[in-house]
Amino acid sequence: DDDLLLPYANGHGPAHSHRHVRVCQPIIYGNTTHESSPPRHQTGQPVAESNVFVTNAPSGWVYGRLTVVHDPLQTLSVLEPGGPDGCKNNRRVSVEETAKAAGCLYAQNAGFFNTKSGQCLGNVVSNGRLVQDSGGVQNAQFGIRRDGSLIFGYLSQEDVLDQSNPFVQLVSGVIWLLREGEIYITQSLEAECGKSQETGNLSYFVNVVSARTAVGHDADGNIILFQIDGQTGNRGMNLWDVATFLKEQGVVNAINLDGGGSSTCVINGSLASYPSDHCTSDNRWRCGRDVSTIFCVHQK
Ligand code: NDG
Repeated sequence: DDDLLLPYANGHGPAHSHRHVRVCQPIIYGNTTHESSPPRHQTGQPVAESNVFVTNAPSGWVYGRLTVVHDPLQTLSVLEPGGPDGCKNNRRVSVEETAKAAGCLYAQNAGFFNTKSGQCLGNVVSNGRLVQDSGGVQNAQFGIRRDGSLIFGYLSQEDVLDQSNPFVQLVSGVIWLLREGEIYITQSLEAECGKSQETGNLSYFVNVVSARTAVGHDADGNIILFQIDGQTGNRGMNLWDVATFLKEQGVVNAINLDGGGSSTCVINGSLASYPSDHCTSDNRWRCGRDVSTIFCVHQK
């Protein structure tokens, strides 16, 4: 199946076979198209630690938040918009509302969506339920398998549907920012599908400053959630800035998630970021956007 190009997945771009991914990547990675960090059960620690930072990024000062999740298998979930069946119903719901209903201690937006139809894009596994399988769409993925291993990178449809150690959480991003501690953006630009996002073409999307959301892991097996404020074209970080920042924080693998007006963080049900979208009800204020899937950090 050397050059097998699978049919368009989910109406948002060509999906490639495993083999196709391998031919485009540097030989040092061998045949693997994703990285797996082994399960590490951490006991006696708080569920998460969330800290704000202010950093002088190349295009100006940026405010953001870094959240360390110690036992992601037990305390980190991907939730559909508004709860179960939100994707099937093409729902778009604010992070505040989805997080409040689920009692999340900490939440941030996650997967991309079609801004016209509301359709959730990519793979979604939420608390052990396969919500949708993109058919192998070629974008950066983050998932947690049943044994607690953390997966970052490109997944074939067979990987997604594997039943020996199935995914319990899975979400699709756009651009694999860090692979084994090194910036992986140039390779991502070659490999990934630009149709999963709507902020220009893939190269503009990577290079424009904006609000951003990302997920990674450190060398101890903690999940690192990242959210910064910004405004597309004016404030924030481009994806090189994000990858550099995460690398400096000791992040090993990381993928970029939905950003721009979707970039939102919520703590105990209250908005804790400064979103770039103006409120539709009153243009003076900024409002969290109605988005697709979210990450929810919760008690065990
Ligand atoms: C945000 C994204 C855009 C995406 C949309 C819906 C950025 C900079 O949300 O790409 O299509 O998911 O991440 N913008 O506007």
